[in-house]
Amino acid sequence: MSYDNRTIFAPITLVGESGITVIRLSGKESFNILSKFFSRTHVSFDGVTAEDLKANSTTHGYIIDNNEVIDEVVAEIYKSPHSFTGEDVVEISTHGGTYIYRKVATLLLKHGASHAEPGEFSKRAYLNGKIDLAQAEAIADLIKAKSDSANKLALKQLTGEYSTKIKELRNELINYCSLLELELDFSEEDLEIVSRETLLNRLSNIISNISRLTQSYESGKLIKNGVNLAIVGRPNVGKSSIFNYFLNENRAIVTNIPGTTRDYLQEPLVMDGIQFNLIDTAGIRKTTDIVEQEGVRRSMMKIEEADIVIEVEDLSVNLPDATELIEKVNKDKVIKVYNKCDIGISKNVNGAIRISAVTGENMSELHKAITRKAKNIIGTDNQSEIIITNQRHRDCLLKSCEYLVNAENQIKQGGGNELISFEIRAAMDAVTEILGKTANVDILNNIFSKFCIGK
Ligand SMILES: Nc1nc2c(ncn2[C@@H]2O[C@H](COP(=O)(O)OP(=O)(O)O)[C@@H](O)[C@H]2O)c(=O)[nH]1
Ligand SMILES: [Mg+2]
Repeated sequence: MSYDNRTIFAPITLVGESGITVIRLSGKESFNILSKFFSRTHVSFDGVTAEDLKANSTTHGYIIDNNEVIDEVVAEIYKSPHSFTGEDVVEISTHGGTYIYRKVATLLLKHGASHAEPGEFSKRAYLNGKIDLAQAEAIADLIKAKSDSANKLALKQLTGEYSTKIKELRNELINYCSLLELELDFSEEDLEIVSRETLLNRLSNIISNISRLTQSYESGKLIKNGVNLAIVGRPNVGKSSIFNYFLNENRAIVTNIPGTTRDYLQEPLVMDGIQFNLIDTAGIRKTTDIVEQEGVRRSMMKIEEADIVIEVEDLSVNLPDATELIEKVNKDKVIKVYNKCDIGISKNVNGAIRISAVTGENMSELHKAITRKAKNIIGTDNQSEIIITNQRHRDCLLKSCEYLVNAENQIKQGGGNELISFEIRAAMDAVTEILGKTANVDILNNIFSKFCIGK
């Protein structure tokens, strides 16, 4: 990938009314550009040079434009290669506020710096070998993490624990390729450095390790993107009241008129360190109202997408349960509750939870049932286990597995070393792609363009 030589800048904190805004400048001209408008005294422009700046790690001073002081700031100097991007970097901490940011940005542009694109700092860090691609992706995940478990997974990937595991896998494959290729050099002597039986055993071991990693994506996806938790049932049973109870706010409209919720609502919710996407749906019933019909269709769609479904029944009326309305739903993902137990009839609820979204009775039981089920679905409590959270990584591993199976078949059919080692090498390239070493420009652009500005 071509490396562009622009010196780039972007705010790396939110710009707005705040204590400070930090603006990062990265590239060959960083110190030169700063010296054009940064002064250590505010009385007059003190003519600080790029050399002077380099000597200090943190310098207090002023932004001065045309003899006018714009702000009092602190400039942090990071000399290449000891910076996030690996380039010469200056981080200017100005006071917060859009006016100051605009003034400084104008000065930076005037003196030859360019706006950084989304993810451009991380891209440069990757291109300069400061981080691998999996670590760059982890930065984006870390910023987006909303729960304890998502945070932990992203950190594991960022600190390199995950990359180390991938490198071990790659090294093992390199090893086998080398041995097979070494044998080729001695082919006239008919030497077998690694027995075909051992090789088959090792390959099958590696394949099962990779398969385990690939399967962990199902857990990883739930941890990273959240568990979809849909509240469903007939109209007026209290779905929106339960939704509001968990969010601790009056997010959904609650009335005693059946059919109030027309469209589904979705809000993030963290319980016991797990992220959920809580979904309130329109009550399911036969209706001639076109808008409500569409609402019911959307409810059914959300039920299908849900990882956990809370089926809500109403104890205050005598209606058949909604179970028949959601009969296609896998029973394992359903938690059944009987709501309005504060005013409801006494009814045998067959092990289901009796709750009241109004008084809060037994809502903690429902909370526990939800997190228990979520933990079951996510299926891992093992902190030391490596979990895949990224579809790109899963695809690379699946590709790698295919090549390894080909290699196994070649061995079984008595194929030559070249053919076996070709397949293992291809498998190794697929694994290496996770770390980015073999990723092409389109893949890189696609990954970094999803980052935010300033990252
Ligand atoms: N007494 C009582 N009323 C409830 C309870 N939950 C909901 N309601 C009432 O039932 C009506 C319908 O509630 P809503 O949440 O809009 O139901 P939805 O149509 O299923 O979303 C409203 O008047 C609520 O105040 C409850 O636990 N106890
Ligand atoms: Mg509702």
